[in-house]
Amino acid sequence: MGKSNLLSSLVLGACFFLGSSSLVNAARCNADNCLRALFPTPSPSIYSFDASVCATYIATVNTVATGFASRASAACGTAPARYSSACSCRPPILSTMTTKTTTTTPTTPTATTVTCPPTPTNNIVRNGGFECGLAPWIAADIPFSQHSLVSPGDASNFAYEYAQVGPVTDDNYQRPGSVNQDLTVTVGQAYVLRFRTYFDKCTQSEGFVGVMLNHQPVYTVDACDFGAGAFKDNTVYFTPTVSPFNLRFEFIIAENPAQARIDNVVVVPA
Ligand SMILES: [Ca+2]
Repeated sequence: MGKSNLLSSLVLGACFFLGSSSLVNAARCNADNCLRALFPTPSPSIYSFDASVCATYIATVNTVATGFASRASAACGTAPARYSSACSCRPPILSTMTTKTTTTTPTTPTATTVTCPPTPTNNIVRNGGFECGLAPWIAADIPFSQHSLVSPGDASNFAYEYAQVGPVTDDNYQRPGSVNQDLTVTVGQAYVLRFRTYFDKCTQSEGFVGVMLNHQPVYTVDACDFGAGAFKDNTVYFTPTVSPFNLRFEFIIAENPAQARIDNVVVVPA
């Protein structure tokens, strides 16, 4: 049985058990930190492991949550209902997750290992929708923060999320968490950057997402600019003077806990 077939079988098995148990338990589906901890990335190995544990968990009496990874225990606690919820609303596995190729020798991950068709076709941002893993984006976390690809995204499977999971420190302001990639551009050409942002709530201290273009701050959007709880449009016009041109999103978050997400990042000629 090939790797993809094995993975498909695991997932199908999980679907069978989950589907059967849902008739009995009708577990409520909450898109909470427990779900995000169980299925943090579009990683086939993590997905198949947690899906199989979910299948066993729900197929049994499921009064004691055992067998889950420690990252799940930290986020979900000991309440069986939270595991039932997370198991019942796990994100769909992507076809791209089952066709991952392996190299013959261990290598340092590079930004060129993932191919992801641009959307729209003239988008010079690679993997702007975070549907093909993280690369070629490069993420940088700070203490008490973490990043992940969460589901659902903005009308898609995944979005990039910055999560504040501990005390806010000076790092949050002085060297905030970020995600960036270099764009190959035509110098002197006018471009428009469009992206979508999501904040979990609008408070005075929630903070904001900033855009740095070639290391210069050009734009900010905070949690109350367009409202929280839904993805919102952002637009930035620019004309690069060099190529490559770095596109960087910074998460200047000043509240714990807090989550900010970006998705559908597009740069096209203006
Ligand atoms: Ca997406």
